[in-house]
Amino acid sequence: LFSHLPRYGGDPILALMDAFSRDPRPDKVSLGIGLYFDEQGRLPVLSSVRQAQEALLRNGGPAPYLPMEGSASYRQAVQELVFGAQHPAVLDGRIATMQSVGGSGALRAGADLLRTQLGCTQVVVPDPTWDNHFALFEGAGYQVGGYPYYDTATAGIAFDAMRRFLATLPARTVVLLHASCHNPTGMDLDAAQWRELAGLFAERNLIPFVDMAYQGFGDGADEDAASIRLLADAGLEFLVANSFSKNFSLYGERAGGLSVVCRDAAAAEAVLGQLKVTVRRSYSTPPAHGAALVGAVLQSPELRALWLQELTTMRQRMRDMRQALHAALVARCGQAHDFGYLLAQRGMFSYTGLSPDQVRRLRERHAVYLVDTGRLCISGLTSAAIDHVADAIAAVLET
Ligand code: PLP
Ligand code: TYF
Repeated sequence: LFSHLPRYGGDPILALMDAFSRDPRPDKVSLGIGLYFDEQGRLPVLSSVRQAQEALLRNGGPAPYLPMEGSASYRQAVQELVFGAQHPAVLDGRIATMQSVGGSGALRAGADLLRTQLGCTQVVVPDPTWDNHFALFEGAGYQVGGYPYYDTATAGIAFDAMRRFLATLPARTVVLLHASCHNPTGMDLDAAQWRELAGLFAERNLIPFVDMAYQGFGDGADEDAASIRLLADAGLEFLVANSFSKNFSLYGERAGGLSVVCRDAAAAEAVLGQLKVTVRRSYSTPPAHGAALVGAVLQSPELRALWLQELTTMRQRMRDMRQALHAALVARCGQAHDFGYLLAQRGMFSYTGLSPDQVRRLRERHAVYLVDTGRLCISGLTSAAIDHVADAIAAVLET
């Protein structure tokens, strides 16, 4: 029955992580997969999350099914974190928010909703973007196209080309946007550009779908959601997928949310109903544990304050690593190369402009692992590794 099935090639980023763990060299450095590591190179367990976990264990109860749309208190906490507790759209009940299986599950549920309820079949994603965007939307039956985003020549955003391209799209095309900390380039749109896009989306009847996987890793939890709040202020109807994998260091718990901003509360209620249909058709009800942890942290004033502090520590560490790597490269290469991109880019990733061949030499000769596109995961750096990584990059740039 199954022997003719084609072999699955896997995900190149996950394959890189496997290759790294098999590499016996002691000075190896993993700058491939997008995970947040601490200064000791470990995945952190946040104190805020640990305290929520301990309280949960002390009160340990049974594990009933959650409702299809997830825990009500968690959904409210998600909405307030993403939009701000005082946002008129929140206060008016115009947002349908459901608990999702990570950010990925939110993207898929949103894609399913738009496909089944509005007949959408076309989505455009930034060029470049997270590879799974293709898989998730294709899996939901979409044709996935790219829009101009990153300009290799200037290491900046190709905003004019982006705007011109988006203006040619048919009404009801879904436009996938990264809220902040763009994966893989680290280059974000500024407020004026978001404002301009908001006008374009309204005029052309496009459907924005904002993906926020790194809230708090750029400039702060509120600051990184500013793009989303701006679209809501502009009166648009749109979707937001948010993930707690990175900012709570809860990757395997699969905690996220899907929010759909609607014209009024009645529309939001109808949307929530159809989201339940989507969930019922695929996994019935979401996993409880990760959402219980995130919900407990966000709802307790003390734990929330502690989490925000821990988020600041993570963000600051990534900035420190950007500056340290920048200084180390300038010290080695002088003005021969421009490393300013390290400081201009935001969040976990830097797009180095290194070629696939240079990336291969980094890996083979120096045990420094980057993604083939030249994406470098800043949070894989530690103070102890900076010199080795800078030596390695300087060496491959020279030859
Ligand atoms: N969106 C982007 C841009 C990402 O980089 C990721 C990373 O994993 C996700 C979504 C998915 O998040 P999750 O692991 O919560 O599914
Ligand atoms: O881009 C990254 O590295 C992260 C993590 O199939 C990731 O978003 C990578 C690949 C994948 C799932 C998550």
